[in-house]
Amino acid sequence: MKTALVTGATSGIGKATAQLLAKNDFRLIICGRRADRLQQLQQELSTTTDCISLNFDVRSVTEIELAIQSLSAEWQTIQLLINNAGNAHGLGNIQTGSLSDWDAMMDINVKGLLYVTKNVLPLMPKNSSSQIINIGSIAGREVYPNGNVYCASKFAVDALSKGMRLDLNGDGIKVSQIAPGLVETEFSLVRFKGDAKKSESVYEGYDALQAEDIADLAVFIATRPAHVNVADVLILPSAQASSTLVNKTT
Ligand code: NDP
Ligand code: 8X3
Repeated sequence: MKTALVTGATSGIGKATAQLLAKNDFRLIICGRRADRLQQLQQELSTTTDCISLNFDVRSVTEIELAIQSLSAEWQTIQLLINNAGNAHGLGNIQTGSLSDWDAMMDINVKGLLYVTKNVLPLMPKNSSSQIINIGSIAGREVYPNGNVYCASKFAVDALSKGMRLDLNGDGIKVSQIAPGLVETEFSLVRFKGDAKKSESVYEGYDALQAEDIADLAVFIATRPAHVNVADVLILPSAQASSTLVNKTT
């Protein structure tokens, strides 16, 4: 049975992906900062598969190192890494952007992904269809007004996915990127700092993607035969044509 480590498993895409992987014969290492949610999900998934949780902030190299070092021998082989943890913090122009929001996005979405990858890679068997799936975004394909730093962080994920695919080619480790459009999760609640009204309005007037739609795709990618790498997928709600064009009925 393969072991998957999923970051950002306490909510949204990461949680739905962990839930679906559990039903598809993966053992799970679920990660996040909110310990109560991790514990709850671990309990739920343990009814289906072996599951442990690691509680760390992806911004902290020390926390990641300690968490990975804490794995018992039976958990020290990881075939699938899903780099999902991330968020947007704020939506505003570059003239008035907040330094702490910028730091959060670059530190979590870019450096966090790198730190986790660096620590997990030594545990990934070479030449045996191990795989890394990075969650990018349509924001990493097209910049939209006021998206500036979030878009930059996701353009970085796009570049890193391509770079990792080149560098890990000789090790036989597959690298894929999923780049979703609008997915109804806690994403906008975080972006708008808890403003539920603003957050809900992002998903009104059309059928947004759900976390389970991305989980479906992630599990499809993770369960292809060894010789197949679904390298890069842009996935959008049917109503969305670009970062800025969504066919809303209301
Ligand atoms: P959610 O806010 O629902 O989930 C974000 C997850 O990331 C949570 O589990 C959170 O866990 C984790 N996370 C955030 N910051 C940290 C941190 N510093 N350390 C560790 N974990 C962290 O949003 P989504 O599920 O939508 O987002 C998941 C990924 O999908 C992100 O990379 C996002 O950029 C990307 N994405 C989302 C889209 C959308 O429209 N929703 C579209 C395209 C891409 P905790 O707070 O417990 O640490
Ligand atoms: C999340 C999608 O369009 O809000 O990455 O940036 S978007």
